[in-house]
Amino acid sequence: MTASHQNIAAGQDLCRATIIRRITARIVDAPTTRKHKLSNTSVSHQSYVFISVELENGVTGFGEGSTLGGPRWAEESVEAMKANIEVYLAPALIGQSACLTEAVSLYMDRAAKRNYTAKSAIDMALLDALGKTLNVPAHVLLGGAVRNAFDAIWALASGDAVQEVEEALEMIRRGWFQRFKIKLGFADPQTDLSRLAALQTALPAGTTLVADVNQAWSEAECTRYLPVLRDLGVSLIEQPIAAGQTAASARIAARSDVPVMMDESVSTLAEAAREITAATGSVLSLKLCKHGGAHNLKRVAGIAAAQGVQLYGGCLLESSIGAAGHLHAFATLPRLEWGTEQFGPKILIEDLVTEGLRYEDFQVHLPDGPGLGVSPNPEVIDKYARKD
Ligand code: MUC
Ligand code: MG
Repeated sequence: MTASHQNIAAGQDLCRATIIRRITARIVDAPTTRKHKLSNTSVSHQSYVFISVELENGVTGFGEGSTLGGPRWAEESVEAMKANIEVYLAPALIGQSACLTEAVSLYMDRAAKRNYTAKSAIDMALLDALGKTLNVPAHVLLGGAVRNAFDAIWALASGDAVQEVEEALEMIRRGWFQRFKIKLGFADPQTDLSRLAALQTALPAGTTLVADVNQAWSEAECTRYLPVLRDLGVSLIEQPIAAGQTAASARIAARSDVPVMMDESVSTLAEAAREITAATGSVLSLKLCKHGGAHNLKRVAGIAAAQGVQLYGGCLLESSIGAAGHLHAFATLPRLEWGTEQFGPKILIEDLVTEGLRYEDFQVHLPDGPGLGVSPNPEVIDKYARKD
């Protein structure tokens, strides 16, 4: 047998060994340390769809899909995800080989339109299972890491200025986070801006501050208040107006002295191309749940990078399972100018893994070990799993 025949045979063996035998989805409602408020929702627990995928070789991979307050931040809810996984996505994948990742993603697209969070949760579990099969970290399957630590960003979202200042100072004291994102848009702009002013006064000069309006303002409000955000030292303004208001968004971005970041407005590759061509922002927030998995996240990142748009590692309050999934994908991006949030594990009363991600020197660290490099804690998951 020639070397190339041996390679083909090894490939065929791997494909057989990684045939998908079973996919299960459970809803987990994990309590948070405090209320987390956004313009369109408020949560005191974080709901996930927790995925287990069993392969023919006996390896099990784990993944997680996150939402915020039901189908409010985006259109998917954990209840809808679980149903669509059980009825459409899982049956389309049983008997297919997990190592043929492009084919797997085509089968999922044929079985269900959009459903990006559900698809990303399965994709994450498959990456975990493949990595464990090959005894390599998941990032190796995505091109390999070019960084293994990321500047970490914490989100302040209780709506109580005094509590937010205390929380920010505590994060600095612990050495976990020194960059902050403040959620705006759930109160009137004046109230929001007074929270921001309190924070700006309390934090060390030059602290990176991101303001996320989660689509709450009109163009007129942006015209009036974005200059105030600039004067209060905000470094980045995230999704100030509704996704899809492309022309207004482009006008806002052109007028703003502070970079505008696209978040809810960019999920698909087509949306990335459209919004970037229209110049609705100069920074893009990447999230597995928006793009439908790690490969598509990298494609969206490529579209952005090709036009000089800077990249930001977003999150949706994932536990260390989903956060690790993000870090493996983000680790392979040639550029990630703004670092990453991935603060979810620290906002949960109990993380869903046996050993959580490491936060040190204001950075979150890429876990090593095969697959995602984190192990779900079955006791915690059983404790918070929704009982039907
Ligand atoms: C978002 O819109 O960025 C991430 C952090 C946070 O506080 O909300 C989420 C979603
Ligand atoms: Mg956002």
